[in-house]
Amino acid sequence: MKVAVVTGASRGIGKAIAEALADERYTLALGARSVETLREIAETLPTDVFYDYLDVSDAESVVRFAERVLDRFGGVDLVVANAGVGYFGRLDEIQEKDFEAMVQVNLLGLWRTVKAFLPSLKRRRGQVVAVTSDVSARVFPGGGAYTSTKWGARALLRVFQMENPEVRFLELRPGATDTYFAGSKPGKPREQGFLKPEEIARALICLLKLPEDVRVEELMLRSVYQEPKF
Ligand code: NJP
Repeated sequence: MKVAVVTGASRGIGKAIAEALADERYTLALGARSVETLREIAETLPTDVFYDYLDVSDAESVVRFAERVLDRFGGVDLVVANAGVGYFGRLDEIQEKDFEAMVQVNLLGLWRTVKAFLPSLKRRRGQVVAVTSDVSARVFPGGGAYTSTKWGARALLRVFQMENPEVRFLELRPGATDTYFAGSKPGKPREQGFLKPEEIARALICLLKLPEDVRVEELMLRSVYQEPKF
């Protein structure tokens, strides 16, 4: 039974990935700040689930979460670093606190999460999946602060990969997805260009079934209704 950690598992893409992994009989460790929601999700899953409070913008919270997960399961095979936030606005208008929150969650939060589980992942020759974005390698007006944290996350992952060849690092780059992201609400029509989080989870499950000596380094997926910008 493989053990998978999912951060930001309380809704959206993280929740869909947790559900898909549970269907594949992974044992799960779920983290987010909304612990009550995690409890409700855990009750619906057909597998052994540990859940706990996790704020990836707080270094101590990440260390504590990792300690509890490792105490409970003895090690992990897969870490899905998915927690992320988005605030948008021109660079001369975006609030410093919003930019800082994105650096804390999208960039430092990813670094802290991977770092906390890295020794165990190395021992088990495990995998990291970091959910970045289709904009981790392009830019657009109004997205300067968000994209810079996702470009940074992409750079972090690549260096983690070079420094730790025992672990496989996958950058998962979703396009627009029908979640609560950036103050949105699920339920948008497909024709508006949004993927469903379950579709991202399905794609990930396919990749996880490849042989262990295959390293998929990047997956970008978007709705056919989203303009293909590069
Ligand atoms: O967003 P949403 P998505 N510590 O808001 C958690 C990327 N992405 O599923 O803590 C720990 O529905 C939060 O939990 P809670 C995006 O950048 C998206 O769309 O309880 N967890 C919740 O579970 C992000 O990296 C789109 O509030 C924290 C989850 O994160 C990933 O996809 C497009 C946290 C967010 O759920 C998942 O986002 C794209 C913290 N400090 C990339 N702060 C898109 N949706 O269009 C938040 O290119 N969370």
